[in-house]
Amino acid sequence: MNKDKKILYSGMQATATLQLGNYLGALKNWVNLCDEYECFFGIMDLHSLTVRQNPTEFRQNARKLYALYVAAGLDPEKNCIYYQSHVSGHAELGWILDCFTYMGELNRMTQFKDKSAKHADNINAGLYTYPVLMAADILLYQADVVPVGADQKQHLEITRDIASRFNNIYGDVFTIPEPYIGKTGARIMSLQDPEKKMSKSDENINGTILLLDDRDTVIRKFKKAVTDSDACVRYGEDKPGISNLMNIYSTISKKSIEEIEREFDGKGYGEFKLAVGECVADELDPLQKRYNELMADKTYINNCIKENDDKARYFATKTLRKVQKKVGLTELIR
Ligand code: ATP
Ligand code: LTN
Repeated sequence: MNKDKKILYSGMQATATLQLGNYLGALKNWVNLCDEYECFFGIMDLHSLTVRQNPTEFRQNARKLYALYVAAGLDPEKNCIYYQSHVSGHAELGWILDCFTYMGELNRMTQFKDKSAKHADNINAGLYTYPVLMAADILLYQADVVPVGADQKQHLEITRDIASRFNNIYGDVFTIPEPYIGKTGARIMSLQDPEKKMSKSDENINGTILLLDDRDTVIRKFKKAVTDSDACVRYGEDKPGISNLMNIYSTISKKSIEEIEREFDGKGYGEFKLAVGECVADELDPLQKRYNELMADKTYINNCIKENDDKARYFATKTLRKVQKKVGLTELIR
């Protein structure tokens, strides 16, 4: 542990294979921030239980997510990449923080409203207290910064509120975390409905680019992307489809929006869509190769999981013991 470095914490639910929005809004930023921070990345499997899971597929998805993190460029020998469910402190701190969170605050969470509309037959208490478990994840590691996509901003705000409330009563126990939301890529929209965020659970598969889609599929989906009839590659609120494609292209190629407008001045949408598709496919190609290698080498990932679980447990327990003492729970007698 490098004491001079600030702490970064983030994670994703272990539900299904990742989509381009997860990558550009979160994962790619994590990779870029790794050298600057001491990093913890969780496979958020407890959060995934808020939606009913098939146990066998769920276990495989968690493993695939671990391999995708590593394939995308997170080094498990330098960063602590671990399973949330392997560190019991998350659930324990989650319970304590539940007692410091108001129902009024949780009622305002837009993700809860969206997810309960989507899963109307299973509006469980876990879905409701989801943001408190997320606060526990972040606060356990005393994180300074939490890189996420724009849709998670509200969850970061409630985390900060819970932490400040606790600190006001018990002194400086928790670091108050800052969200890190990238300038581009923070909100990638569906290729079929640019008013809606790209999501892995979208029914229309043509709207979502999966990180494991092959080159032809990626290019085909971009060719089919919904645009407008103006035929001019220009960024603007009146052109959500083209603006979304420009945003994707800009995030990967690092070209500014103005440069892209110049590059495609006088050229048609067909040429532009093909360029975006190729640029995304080129970006995903090395990631997919590495992913396949990692999935074939069970021992390497198993060793990484074991070591990093231990490391995460060590840091989490330190904060948890402090919190237990502060609230007056009786210490263990040894
Ligand atoms: P679901 O389909 O279940 O809602 P999701 O695909 O939206 O899932 P999450 O697991 O909720 O993905 O999010 C993981 C991370 O990816 C979060 O940091 C989130 O902000 C980011 N993210 C998800 N979708 C997008 C998107 N379309 N654009 C930018 N960032 C995104
Ligand atoms: N809710 C997050 C996943 C998540 C998370 C976290 C992200 C759970 N705990 C802690 C950052 C920090 C999502 O991406 N849907």
